Amino acid sequence: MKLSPLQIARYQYNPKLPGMLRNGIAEICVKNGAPTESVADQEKIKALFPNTYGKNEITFEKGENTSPAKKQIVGVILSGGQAPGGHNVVSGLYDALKATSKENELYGFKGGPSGLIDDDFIVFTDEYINQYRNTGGFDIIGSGRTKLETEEQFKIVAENCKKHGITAIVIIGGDDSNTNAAVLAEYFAANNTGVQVIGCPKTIDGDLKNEDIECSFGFDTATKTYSELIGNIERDANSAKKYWHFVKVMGRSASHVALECALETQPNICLIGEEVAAKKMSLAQITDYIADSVAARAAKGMNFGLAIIPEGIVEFVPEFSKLIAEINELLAGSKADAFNALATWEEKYAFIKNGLTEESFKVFEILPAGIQQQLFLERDPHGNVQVSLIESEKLFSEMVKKNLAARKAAGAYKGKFSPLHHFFGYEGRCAFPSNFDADYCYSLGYNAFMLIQYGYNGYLSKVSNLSKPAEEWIAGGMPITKMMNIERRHGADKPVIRKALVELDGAPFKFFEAHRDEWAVETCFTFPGAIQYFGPSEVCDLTTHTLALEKA
Ligand code: FBP
Repeated sequence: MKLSPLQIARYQYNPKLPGMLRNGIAEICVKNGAPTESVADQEKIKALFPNTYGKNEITFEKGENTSPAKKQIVGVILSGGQAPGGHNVVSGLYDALKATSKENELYGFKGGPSGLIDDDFIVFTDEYINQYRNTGGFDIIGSGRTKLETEEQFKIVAENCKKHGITAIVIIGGDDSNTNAAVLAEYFAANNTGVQVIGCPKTIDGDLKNEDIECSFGFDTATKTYSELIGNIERDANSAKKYWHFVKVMGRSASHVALECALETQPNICLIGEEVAAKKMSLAQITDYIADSVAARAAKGMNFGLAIIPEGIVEFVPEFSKLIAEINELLAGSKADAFNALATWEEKYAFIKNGLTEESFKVFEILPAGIQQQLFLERDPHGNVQVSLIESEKLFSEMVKKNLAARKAAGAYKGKFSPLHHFFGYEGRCAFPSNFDADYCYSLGYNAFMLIQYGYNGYLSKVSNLSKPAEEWIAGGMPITKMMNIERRHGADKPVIRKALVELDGAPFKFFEAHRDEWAVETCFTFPGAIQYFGPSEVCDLTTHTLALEKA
């Protein structure tokens, strides 16, 4: 592999650990905190997790390391979508494990959770790990989306662990993967396997956070990468003064990514799914809202602008989710074959009109033709519409175009509207981690090993106080069950980690809300530029606006 100069330079970067973990392995001791309760449904969660529920939160501090001497063979997996910093979690884990004893070993199970079932692994060496330090991506061992959730899978994993003498597994994943980590930990405890499970909070979406977990890793780098690109486009728009850019950004459900990018770049428009749902906004209302900004700017001679659209937006529009549910029903099972057998789009259109309620057909009717057809083309393996593939940036720009044409006909708008479309998602998931993510991830991995060494099971590696310099970060752990509640999933009550959506009374949204009217009409763009890896701390170690506002 040919190495870029930046990659060579990043190998030399020494990630910063929290102050309390900097004194060497021999001087890390545990400070016990209070016993925990789950965020809701305490009795039910307690009954489901009799062996791992209610344990104490802990923090590490400087003091004599009293953990028992024991050879550790640890397995690690990366689960779900890529997020910058994953390689540093693995290298932090490896370094703490080897610093404790050269005899310890780290197994990397390949391709995500399925690697644990298929027993497909590599044993890490210094040479192998060193190629991945401070780099983006998950290619060190790969990732996957297989869910580890059945008793049968757990049994196979337990057998594989026994075969290799594995003492602990570290699961690096999002809310679903960490939910499964808690269930696996409980299974291991109930069956006296002696294997521990530790989770690490990952996802660029930023929706795995709560009063304990201040942010998931990868959010910082991904949003900085998108914001750099958005800022560049804003500057281009402000130079050429002829295009309106519609930028969709990743974030499957929550709009944290869109909101953070808006705080960093001050675009004219940013839709927030959670607000759309709370206000029960219709497609027509959202379109009107964007068209108002286009028209107001045109009246000032500015026929250009930028709108950020979160990936998950359409599911938050009540009338659109109803339409999707009806389409899923309309094409369920063999009904899809009858639909696909129809020769022309006209025939298909008549079939759709017949099958939808009048209310949903009205919504369907106003959609641009391309989106209408997309709704019937893209199906997931269960036959459902793949909402994340809907080109919502095009949906809204085309609806705005129609809306402006009507305004023009009524003499209420005289501008020119030339939209361009972008989708930023994969561009940010494997970027070189920012210094923040490089430090945070290394600390999460290092800390995960300390939790293993002290015998904890069913805990999440927790590093907090993140808006302060790394020296002041606090390392510790908390039982995953603390973050759980019962939710209805696929027709059954399930214990899950609650997904964190954008809070409309939270400081990041409030800040955005207080400024967006001005941003909609004036040109207030800010240009964050590229992530800086070397240079002054005030430029290189910046956290996200979201974190800064939440902790202010
Ligand atoms: P995770 O929740 O697993 O971290 O993944 C998040 C995400 O990046 C979403 O933003 C996006 O919708 C999705 O993954 C894309 O998934 P895939 O990689 O399977 O295309």
